[in-house]
Amino acid sequence: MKDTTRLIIVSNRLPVVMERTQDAWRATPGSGGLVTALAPVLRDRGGVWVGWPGTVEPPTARLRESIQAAVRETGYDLAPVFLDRREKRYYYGVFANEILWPLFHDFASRCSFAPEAWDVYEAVNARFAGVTAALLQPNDFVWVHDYHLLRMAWHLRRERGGQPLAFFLHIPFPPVDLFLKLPWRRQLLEGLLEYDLVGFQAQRDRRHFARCVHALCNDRYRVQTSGSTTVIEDRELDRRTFAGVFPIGIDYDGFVRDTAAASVAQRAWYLHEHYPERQIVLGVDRLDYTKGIPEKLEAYRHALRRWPELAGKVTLVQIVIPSRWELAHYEQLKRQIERLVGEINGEFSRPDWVPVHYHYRSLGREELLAYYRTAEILIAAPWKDGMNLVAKEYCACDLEERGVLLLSEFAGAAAQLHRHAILFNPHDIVGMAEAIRRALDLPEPQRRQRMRRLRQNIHKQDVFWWVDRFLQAALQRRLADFPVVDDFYPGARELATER
Ligand code: ADQ
Repeated sequence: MKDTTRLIIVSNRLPVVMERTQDAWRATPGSGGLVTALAPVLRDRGGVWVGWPGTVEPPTARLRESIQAAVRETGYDLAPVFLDRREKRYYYGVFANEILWPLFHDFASRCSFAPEAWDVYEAVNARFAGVTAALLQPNDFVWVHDYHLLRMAWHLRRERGGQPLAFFLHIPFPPVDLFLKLPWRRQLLEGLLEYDLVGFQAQRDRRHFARCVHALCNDRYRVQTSGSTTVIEDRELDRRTFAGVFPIGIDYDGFVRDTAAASVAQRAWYLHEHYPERQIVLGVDRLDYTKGIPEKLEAYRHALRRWPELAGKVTLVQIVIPSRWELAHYEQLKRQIERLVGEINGEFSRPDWVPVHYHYRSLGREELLAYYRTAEILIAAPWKDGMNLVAKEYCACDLEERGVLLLSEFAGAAAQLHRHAILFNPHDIVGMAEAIRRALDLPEPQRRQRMRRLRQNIHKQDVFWWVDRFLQAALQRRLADFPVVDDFYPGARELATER
C-alpha cells in the first residue's frame, strides 16, 4: 500500500459490541480473524472502521461518547452507522438474512422476497455511504465487507466519484439460475460493478459472478477471464472492475500459540480422559441450516448401524453455537438436531458409552481450543460455505499432527485443502458414513503426513497473507498481483488423488 494511503474498512458490524449497562454503555472489543488481521494494518497506517454498533437505541451523546472512548482500546477510529428497529428488521433481518443468505447458499426455497425490504436495504446502504463519504480524504482506500453492503459503492460513487473502492464477499456467490430469481438482480450486480475490485473466496464464486454479469449486463459490460481473475469492462464509462479469488485465512500463529498454553493442554487432556480408548469426532457449527448438522448425525447413525464394532470406540462431540438469528426455522432446526441426538443415543448407548455428546452453547476460546487439540477427527459438513474457518482452526490447533480433517466438498475450504483432507458429499449419507469410517481407520503415518501438509498450507496462506494480497491486488490492479487459485469441482479431483 502506498505510504499515504489510509484504510477505511466498512462492515455491517463495528469491531466493538456496545452493550447497555444500567446507566452507561460498555464497549466489548470484537474478536475473530478479520479484526485480528485488520487491526494492526489500521493502527500502522491510520484508518477508520465504519459499521453498525449493534444497538437500535437512539444515538444519544452518551452512546456516541462511549463509542469514541472505545477508540482508546482499538487504536484506530470508529465511525458508527446507527439503525433503528425497523431498519434492523428489514435491512439485516429480512434482506440480508432471509433473502441474500439463503439464496447465496443455494436455499432459494427459504427466501422471502419481501418488497419493502429492498427499500430499507437501499436506504441503509446509502447511509453507510454517507457516513463513509463524510470522513473520506483524497488518498483513502475503502474496503467494504460482505453481503450486507452490496449496494454501498453505488451510493458512494454518487458522492465521491473516483475514490478507489474494493469489496470482499465472505459467503458464496450463487450460480446464475439462482441469482436470476432475485427481483433486484440487475441493481445488485450494477452495485457490485461500481467497485474497482470484487474479491471472492473461491473460483466457484468468481465464475458464478462472471456468468451472472455476462447473462444480465451484457449490453453494457464486457467480461473477460484470465486464469483466476475476471476483468469486466464498463463500455459506457470506460471503467474496469476486477474480480479475483482471495481465500480467507486464519491467524495461524495466534491459534498455535494459544493452543500451546499449559491451561489448554491441561483442559485437552482432561476432556479426553472422559473418552478413554476412544476416538473423538468433533463438530463445531453455528446453528444454521447451511451447516448440514442433521445430515452429519444421520451419517454417524448409519456408520454405527453398519459397523457395530464401532460401539464404544468412537464419540461424536457436536457443539452447536446459538445462532445470531432468532427465527422460527432456526428453532425447528434445533429441535430436529436434538431429536436426532436423542434417537442415536437411545438406540446405541450402553452403561459405559454414550455415542453423541451434544452441547448447545457458546464456548469460551480456551475450551474451544482444547476440543480442537484433543479431537482425533473434525467433521465439517456444510451444504455450502464461503470458506469454513472451523476446518482451518482445527488443523492449526492440532499441535501433535495426528488428526484427520473430514470436509464437505461444498465448503470453500475444499478448494484449498482437498488434497489432504478427506472430502465427502454432504447430501450422500452413505458416502459420508464411509468417509467417517475411513478417517477412523486411517493409519498414523498417513494422518501425520496429511495433517502436516494441511497445516503448512493454512500457515502459508494465513489471514495476514490474505490482507496483503487483497490490498496489493486492489491498489496495483495488475493481473500479476492476483493470487492464482486451484479451480475445484466437487467429485472430480479428490478421486484422482485419493484412490
Ligand atoms: P461463519 O458462517 O460464521 O462465517 P465459519 O467460517 O465456520 O462460519 O466461522 C465460524 C467462526 O466462529 C470460527 O472462527 C469459530 O472459531 C468461531 N466460533 C466458534 N465457537 C465460537 C463461540 N463459542 N463463540 C464465538 N465464535 C465462535 C462467514 C462465512 C464463512 C466464512 C467466514 C469468514 O459464512 O463461510 O469462512 O465468514 O470469511
